[in-house]
Amino acid sequence: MLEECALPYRVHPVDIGKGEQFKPEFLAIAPNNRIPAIVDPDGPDGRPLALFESGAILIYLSGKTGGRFLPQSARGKYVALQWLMFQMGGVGPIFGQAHHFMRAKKDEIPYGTERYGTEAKRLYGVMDGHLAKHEYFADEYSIADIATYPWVARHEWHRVDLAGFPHVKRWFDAIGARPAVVKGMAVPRPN
Ligand SMILES: N[C@@H](CCC(=O)N[C@@H](CS)C(=O)NCC(=O)O)C(=O)O
Repeated sequence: MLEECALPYRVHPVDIGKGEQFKPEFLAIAPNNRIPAIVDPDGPDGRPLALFESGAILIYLSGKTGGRFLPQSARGKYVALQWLMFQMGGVGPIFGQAHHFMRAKKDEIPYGTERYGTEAKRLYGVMDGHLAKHEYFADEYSIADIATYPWVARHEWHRVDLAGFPHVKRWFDAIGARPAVVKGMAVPRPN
């Protein structure tokens, strides 16, 4: 989103594998000990604003840039927000749990991989059905696509073959070709 909006930013990697999300200086910004979080030194009232939760961050950055990547029409805006919430409540948590069980260093727990693997595939089915009829989640490229792309980019981690979801694959390839997305995805991060 920062690349799409051409906003200047500085990256502060937080290695969650090493527990850096529990450092007091990070918790002061993000008390739920999760990435991502931002600090805008130039908040709405001119004072610094710290925000966590990627959906809130995306809505904030859209507002900061005069509504970029959120459709102008009321209908388009609420459809985009609907799919953004679908990511926040479905895609993110379920794919995250799938990664936990499928990439766990400990012995694999079949119930966990089965439960979250099946649910991840169900969510791909929902996305595929929608993207069969729409180019993007809303009627134009929006923060709903921006939020969902990085999770779909980890489809191998949650053991999903995009060949089974051709409309997601078409959407994924189109978004992955956007110069801002290429730059954003190349931001250094821990493995
Ligand atoms: N709903 C949150 C989810 C963020 C999230 O799950 N972050 C994970 C990495 S993908 C994290 O920081 N986990 C560290 C932890 O739980 O300690 C958002 O969209 O910002």
